[in-house]
Order: sequence, then C-alpha cells, then structure tokens
Amino acid sequence: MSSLSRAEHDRMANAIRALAMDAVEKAKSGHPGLPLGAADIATVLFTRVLKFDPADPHWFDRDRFVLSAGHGSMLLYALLYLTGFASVSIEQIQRFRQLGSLTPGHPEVEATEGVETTTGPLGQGIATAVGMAIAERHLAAAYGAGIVDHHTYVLASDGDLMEGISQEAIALAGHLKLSRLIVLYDDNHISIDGPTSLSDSVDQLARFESAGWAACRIDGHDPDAILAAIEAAQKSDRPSLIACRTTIAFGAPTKAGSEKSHGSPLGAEEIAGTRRNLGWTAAPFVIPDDILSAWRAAGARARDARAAWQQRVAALPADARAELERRIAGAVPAEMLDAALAEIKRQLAADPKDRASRSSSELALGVLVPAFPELVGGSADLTGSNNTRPKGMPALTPENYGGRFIHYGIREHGMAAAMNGMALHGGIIPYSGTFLVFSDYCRPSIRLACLMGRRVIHVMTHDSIGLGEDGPTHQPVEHLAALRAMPNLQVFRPCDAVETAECWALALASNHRPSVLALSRQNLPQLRDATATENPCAGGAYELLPAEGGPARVSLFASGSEVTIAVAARKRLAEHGIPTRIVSVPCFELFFDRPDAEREAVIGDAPVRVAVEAAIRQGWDAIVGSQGGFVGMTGFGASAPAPDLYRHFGITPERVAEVALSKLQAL
Ligand SMILES: Cc1ncc(C[n+]2csc(CCOP(=O)(O)OP(=O)(O)O)c2C)c(N)n1
Repeated sequence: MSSLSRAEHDRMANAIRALAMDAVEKAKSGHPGLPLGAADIATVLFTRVLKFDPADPHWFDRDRFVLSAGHGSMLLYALLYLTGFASVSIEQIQRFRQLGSLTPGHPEVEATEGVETTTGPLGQGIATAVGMAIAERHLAAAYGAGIVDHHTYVLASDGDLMEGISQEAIALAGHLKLSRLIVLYDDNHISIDGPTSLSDSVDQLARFESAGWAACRIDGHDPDAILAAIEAAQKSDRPSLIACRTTIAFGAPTKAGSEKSHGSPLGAEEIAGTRRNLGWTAAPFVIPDDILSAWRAAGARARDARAAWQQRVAALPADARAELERRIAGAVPAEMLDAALAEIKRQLAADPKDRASRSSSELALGVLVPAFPELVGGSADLTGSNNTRPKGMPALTPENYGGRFIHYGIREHGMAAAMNGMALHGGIIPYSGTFLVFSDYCRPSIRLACLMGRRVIHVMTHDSIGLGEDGPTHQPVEHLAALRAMPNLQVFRPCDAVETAECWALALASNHRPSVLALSRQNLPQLRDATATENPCAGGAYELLPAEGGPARVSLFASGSEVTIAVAARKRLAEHGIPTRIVSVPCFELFFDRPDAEREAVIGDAPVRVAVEAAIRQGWDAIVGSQGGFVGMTGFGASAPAPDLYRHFGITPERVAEVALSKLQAL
C-alpha cells in the first residue's frame, strides 16, 4: 500500500463517505458533514501511515488515533469496519446510534474496540491525546524504542480548537516538545451556526507556532499533500499541526460547504445526488469487493511489525517482561500494595504527630512512588501546596522524559485531560494536584474519566474553609457534593494520616475508577492507631469510636477534618451522660455500594444522627435522614484564619453537641 492511484484513493475514501451518509440516514440522526469532508485525510492516514493491527486492537505499541471531533463518529466506525476490526461489522454500522450497538452516537472507548478514547465534548480529544503522547515519550525513555515507539494522531475540528481546553493542551504539548503528536485539523470553516467567521478570526497556524509547534496548511482533499505533510511532521522535533482545508460534506450537491450538513441526515435526494457526484453506484451498506479488499489489505499492513514487536518483548529478560506486562495490564498486586501500606503505617506509628492530610499524602507518596514506577505525578503549579512531589522525584521534561513529575503549569483542565490520556495509553497511573475548589476547572475531564472507567487520581488539597485566609474564592463549599454526584467517581476525604494512606491504597487498587483525594491544608491529629492492619476505609464509612456507658443515643457522622470536631463533641455529650458513637465517612461512594444490611449496621440505631462536614448538606440526608442534624456550611466562606472561620460558621464541638441535644429533647 505504498502508493495508490488517485482513482484508487478516491474509491476508498468514497467508501467512508457512503457508509457515513447511509448510516446517518438510517439512524435518522447523526453528523454526515465531517466524515464526508475528512474522508481523504482519514484514508491517507489509515492506508499509508497509521501503525495498527485490527487483529490486536490493544497492541501496546500501536499508533493512537483520536477523533477529537467525536460528532464525526461515523468516520471512525467506517474506518474500523473497512480495515477489519471485529468489533464493527456492517450490521453494527446499520445499527448506528441504536441501544446496545457498538456504534453509539459519539465514540465510547468502553463500547467499541479500536476506539482509543471517548470523545464528543469538543476539545477533550486533543487534550487527551497530549497525555497519550506524554505517556509514549515517558515509556519510550523507560523501555527503549524497541518496545515503545509510536505516534499519536488527532483529527480535530474548528470546535476542538475554539474550546479553551485546547489552549492548555497545545501549550503543554509545545512546551514538552511532544514531536510524536500530529494534529490533523479539519479546517472546513463551518460550525453549527454557519461559517466560523461568525465567531472566530484566530490565525491557527500562528497560534500553534507560538506555542512551539510546527504548523502548515494544505489542501485536505489532496492525498499526496496530506501524505507529504504527515511525513514532514514525523520528522519534526516538535508537535505538528496540519491544517487541512476541506469542504464539509464533500460531494453533496447542495449541502457541501454548508452547515446544513453538519448534524442532520442529508435526505434521500441529496444522498442520491452525492452518489452521482462521487460515482458511487453500490447499494447502501454494500462495499464493492475490490474496495473492501483494498481496505482490508491496508488494515493488515502492520501485521509483521506487530509480530516483530511481540518477539522483542518475548526476548526481554523474564523479570523485565513480567514487569512490562504488569504495567500494561494496569495490575497493582495486593502484596505490593499491602507492603507499601504497611511501610507507611510503620512510619506513622514511629512518629505520631499532627499532620495536615496533604502532608500525610506526601508521606504516603514517599513510599508509593518508589514502589510503583507506573505512578506519574504532577501539579497545576501548586506543587508545594498540594505536596504531590515526594523528595527525589525527578521532573518530566523534554530533556528527561523519564522524569516522573509533571509541572502542568496553571492548566487544571488540560492536566485532567492529559491524565485521562496517560491512563488510556496504559503503563502509567497518573496522579496530580490542585486545590479542591478548582475541581470545577477540570470537571469535564473528570467526568470523562468516570464515563470511561479510568484510574486517574486527583489530589485536591485545601478542601474547606479550613484553608483560611485566602477566603471564599478558594474555599470549596459545594464541591464535595458536586463531585459525589458524578457516577463512578470515588471522592475520598480522609480524617487523619492513617486514613490518608488507606485511601491512597484504595485509589491505587481501583483499576476501573477515578478518585479524588480531598485533603486538608490545616493540621489534624492522628485519630487512628497506625499499627492496625485492616483498611476500614474500604467500606466507605465505619465506626471510629463506639458509644460508651450504654447503647448509643447519638451517632455523629463526619468526614475529613470535621471528624476531629465530632470526636470532641462526643466528649461534651459524654459530660451530659449521652453515649455517643463516631462514624468516620471517608468515601460516600464505597459506602453506598455496600449491601443494605451492612450499611444499616454502620448507620446504627441511635435515635439521633448528626453529620458534620465543612461543606453544604447535600448528600448527607442519605445517611442521617431528613430529620437528622447537620453542622456545616449553608453559603460561601470568608477570609480569616481557619479557627476564626470554624467559630464564625458554627462548625464547633459545642455546636455539634447542641444540635444533638436539641434533637434528643425533641424526641
Ligand atoms: C464542549 C462542547 N460544546 C458544544 C458541543 C456541541 N457541538 C457539537 S459539534 C459543534 C461544532 C461544530 O463545528 P466543528 O467543530 O467545526 O465541526 P464540523 O461542523 O466541521 O463537523 C458543537 C458546538 C460539543 N459537542 N461539545
């Protein structure tokens, strides 16, 4: 497949166009414009360039292809079918956008083998691809070019480049000189409202060049120009943008070049006209044998390369091979984790003292980072505040891709998307840091991590009014509830150093879930005995202290820094002769996953339940009931030293005891 005549190329590209317009027509919904417009780019990429093997969609050293403009999903499904991925049969193409099909409206990595990442929210794909390209360079540094040596290609649309996240992503990629990242920009000048000139006048080439990229503009319907530009990009020492000038819905008689083709079926008449224009005579969903064979041959191009790669892996020393395979599988063996957790607890037992949970996390990382070489950390310019860089962890830089700590800059959204890309690439467990209040700045990428079921670990410090003087702009109030609302996200809020270590272990062991670790700025006493070997945080909530002097009259539930307040309130209630138990609630999600009976046993049958958390109440009713008490925040915080704020907002042991007593009196 080293060269194709123009006629052969056109027929192969038209196969994509035909499948896309017919599938959208049958589904009565979808986006035909992009696949028709970008078919030439995709055909060159998949027949002449991309290193992949449909027989082994997970081949670790394959090139990654990210369709950032996920609305053009039929382009990708057509490519997967044509090149011979078992996941996408012609029947699946015919079931485009139907319940349970492998061809959902936008590409979903968990649904369809061959799809590298879930896309649809514009800008996420290109930013995720940056993480894949970082992963490639990092692992190439660790394992050598014989094992890791591939490119990451992106097809991005106007919308991808307009989204703010793309700026963070291209700046990071340019800074890190990710020369294996090649973005093909479907420069069709059309978005939903009409011509992009309605809302945009950015010079994209200048923009990318200023961020340290190589950039060029070509005719996106000229296969030779496309191939030449990609080959030049492969030789560049920087990431590359290839702006491919295309016509949306290329070939359609009245809708080509118009926003009318972007997001609705072309209609029978327009499709008939497109078929005539393209010289495509086959019936819907029928690909002539010679064209399908040519596509299948393209899909088989890298078979030998994959076999050779497998031989190189097989020739590795047994230990190195086993370690590589462990990392590719994302396996965190229980014995490795147990040993690390035991070592952290040993250090805590040897030196019990008050620690901010962010410092406890640093102590934990001091053990975990050496033990797990797949951990790649970072921070969005808050390294000293997030405590995510344990001593001796080298930075990942263009001069040292083998480094393990990424200075993401002030780019929370780009950071979270890049972490998704690393997790998707495999071989890496990414973690990073920012302030909890800025979880809003990364929320769309965290949501995708949840949807994709990927292990990314967000250390989010300064988790309440307890951060103090920086004031309400920096004090999260609704963020815990907002994060807990996200399906599949584990939000950990440990109460002390022991719980922090335990929550880290749980996050690491969760191969198919992302986690947030919400950590305090302020010091916290160590409430738990560090010599205990079990990990009660695994249940999400557990009785930290039992009632004394009789059956519990009050159950106090709290997370993080407020567990200490609940413990002090218990003492006050004891002075009133009220037996009170304390339940620590480090993770709602794990708690709510438990069987009803277990959950009820932890909630207990004390007649009064009160929850304490320096945040809004939302979510706590599931534990304390709507009649239960709550001590926390009802609005934004304020700027003052933390102890003053806790007093000002009434999050104190006195207030907790008062609420419990008044509830008891009302019984
Ligand atoms: C974050 C986000 N905002 C809005 C949308 C809805 N949307 C889908 S495609 C699109 C823009 C279409 O323009 P372009 O990216 O140029 O794609 P083309 O029309 O060329 O297919 C929009 C606004 C989205 N998918 N993601």
